[in-house]
Amino acid sequence: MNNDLIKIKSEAEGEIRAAKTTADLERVRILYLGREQGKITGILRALKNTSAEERVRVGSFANALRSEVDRLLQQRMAELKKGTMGSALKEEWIDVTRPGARKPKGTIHPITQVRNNVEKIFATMGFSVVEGPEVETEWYNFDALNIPADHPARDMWDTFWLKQPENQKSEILNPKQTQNSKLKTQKLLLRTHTSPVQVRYMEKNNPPIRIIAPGRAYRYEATDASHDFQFNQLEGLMVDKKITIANFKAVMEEFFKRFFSVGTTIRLRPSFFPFVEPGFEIDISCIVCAGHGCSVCKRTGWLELAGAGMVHPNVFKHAGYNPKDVSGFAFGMGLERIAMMKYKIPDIRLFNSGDVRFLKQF
Ligand code: FA5
Repeated sequence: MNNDLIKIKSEAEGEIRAAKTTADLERVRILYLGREQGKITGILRALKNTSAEERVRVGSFANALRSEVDRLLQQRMAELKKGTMGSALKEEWIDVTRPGARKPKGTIHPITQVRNNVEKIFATMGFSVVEGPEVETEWYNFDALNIPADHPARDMWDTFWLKQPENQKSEILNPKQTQNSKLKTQKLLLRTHTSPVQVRYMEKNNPPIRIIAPGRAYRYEATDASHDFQFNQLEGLMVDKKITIANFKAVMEEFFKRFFSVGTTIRLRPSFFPFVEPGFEIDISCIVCAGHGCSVCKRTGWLELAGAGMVHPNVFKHAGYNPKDVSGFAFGMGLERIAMMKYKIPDIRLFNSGDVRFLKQF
């Protein structure tokens, strides 16, 4: 009987070690410890037919063997479970070389694209890009541009005035103005056009000047298909000894030819801006409706793209130049307007609508 037990022990140990899956192991458990036909269970059951002495001797060995086999089964089960986890990992492994899920990609806003394009064209004509503040003083936005407080032209630019705490007012004095004017403090506003940059730049630089100044402008006015309360302008300024309207026309024609790259008709209309003399409005035949009339061009067939003119002597004076020594032209162009023409956009309000269906097209 003892020999049988020793043989069973080594068989069980071998089979437990050889079990590759938990199902294999369960079969081994049933083979040795199963209630009905387990080999060790069978030996223990058979003890009742043996002598008391034999029962004690074999019984203790068989019981020890049962415990040992049980322990080995549990140990192997733990090993197999660990292994199963390993294989689960194998099944669910991550392929780090697999291309990721495609994330929707943003595009550059059409106005930024237009601005970049415009800057490139003017750069090839020798213009540099400068910037000015969007929160501007009354002086630079109006007075320095020959628009004094009581001048009716101020009505042309409905203005977002900014509230200023009393204790900050003294910080925005304009040295030139405080010397000459009764006004001791400067009211702040959101600039209504980019023209203040002309004076700011001329104060710090001497001619010859060839600059463009793109940026936002704000007007406190109702919106429609071609007007927004916040829009982008591109200021242009060229100053030297003998700059004429012919230079202005040549620069503008070259710009529009390159920007639209299709044949466009441009017209210069006499107009009034206090900071130029003479002044013009630059219109383009409406590309959206081919000049037939639509909501963008207010049924006129023409869309106003820019104001322009020859820099007024008073502006030169305010910037510290002698108007007898220099001459120059300036213009202020609506970037949304030229974008609308180029891409046939029927409503200016789409630019700031945040509508992805619109933005995706650029
Ligand atoms: C001015 O703002 C002048 N500073 C332009 C100028 C510069 C004249 C230098 C002479 C010399 P105006 O208000 O016309 O002018 O605006 C210029 C351009 O800005 C317009 O032709 C138009 O293209 C654009 N613009 C004006 N108002 C709006 C608006 N509410 N929404 C969108 N674009 C506008």
